[in-house]
Amino acid sequence: MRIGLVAYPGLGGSGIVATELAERLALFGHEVYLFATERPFRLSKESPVRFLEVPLPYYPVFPAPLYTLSLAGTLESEAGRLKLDLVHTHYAVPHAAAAYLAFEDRLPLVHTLHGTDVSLLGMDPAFRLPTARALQRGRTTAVSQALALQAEKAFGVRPRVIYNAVDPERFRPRPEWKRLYAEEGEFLLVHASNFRPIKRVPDIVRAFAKIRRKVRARLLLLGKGPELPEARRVAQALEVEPWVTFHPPTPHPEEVLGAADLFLLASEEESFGQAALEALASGVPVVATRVGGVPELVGPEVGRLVELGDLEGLAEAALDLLLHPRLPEMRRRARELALTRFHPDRITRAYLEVYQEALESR
Ligand code: GMT
Repeated sequence: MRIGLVAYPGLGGSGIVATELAERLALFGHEVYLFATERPFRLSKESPVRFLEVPLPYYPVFPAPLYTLSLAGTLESEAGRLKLDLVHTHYAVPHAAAAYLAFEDRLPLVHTLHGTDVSLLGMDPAFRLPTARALQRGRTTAVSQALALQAEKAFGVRPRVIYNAVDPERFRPRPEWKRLYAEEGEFLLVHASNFRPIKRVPDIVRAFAKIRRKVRARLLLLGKGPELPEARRVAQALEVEPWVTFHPPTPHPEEVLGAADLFLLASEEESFGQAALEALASGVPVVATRVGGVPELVGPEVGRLVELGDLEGLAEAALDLLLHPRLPEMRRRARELALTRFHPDRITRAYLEVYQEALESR
């Protein structure tokens, strides 16, 4: 098949999911094109996937660059030139509407919903109706049951649930690397995100201060974003700054995750939690807030769930796991989960089934 994927190129999980799916589809022998405004963060130089830039032309007459229109125009002209069989968009706003504008019913369209495209932007009256119309005319998938339910209410569609995948070759335990990030005898706790307010990174620092009162530990915060200064301020105020490492975003988060003892996630909303899955694949148990699709991923055999904002509970759960005699068993189960339920081959086949249905229904 000749497949065009559309994604946001930045540090967000939806762009990562789209990039990794594109690479796996190419590995399966398909011809894959990735449309984005810049080269996606995780798309390697050697990748067989071809990156196609969506330009953002600026004309002073417009109040802002017209991304939606530019994407629609680029998709339409490139799909003809490349003879694409199908277009698959990731993150519905505005990608679903742009693809619909480009093709209406002339090409099979598949749309994957990721999170705030439903819960936040999907609720905005400015976006909801055109997005719903586009989604209803194509095939829709969602990255968790929780998100699929939300999408049904917001857009009147019944998405098929296809969980995100993780590459177990890349994300694997790397305990020997721990000495790069922590002192001898310290537990290494890791959080990775785009530091948006929704991720509640300062809460992680607050919970860490409680953990640090009981055991020798270090917190590594991987990523960057608007809440970085606040997280730093809280670390200073709680006098744990010497044990908090701020690590800039890296195209190789596997090197850090594989070295961790525990992964922390305190988000107020999370349709899936890609970083938590990457931690599990790395053999790292997860303590996370019980929100959105996280419980579909983090069961009691691989971690603990706590209520949103319960920092005492977060700290207690983390201590419980770190000091638990079954920790090695949990690490093994976490890895096993990633190797089975979330293996990229399995997930890619699920998408291929949806593609096939979309092609056959024409
Ligand atoms: O909706 C967002 O916050 C952005 C989006 C992204 O592009 O990173 O994140 C969502 O998609 C990820 C990949 O499917 C999921 O792992 C995240 O849980 C989800 N974020 C939210 O639901 C807040």
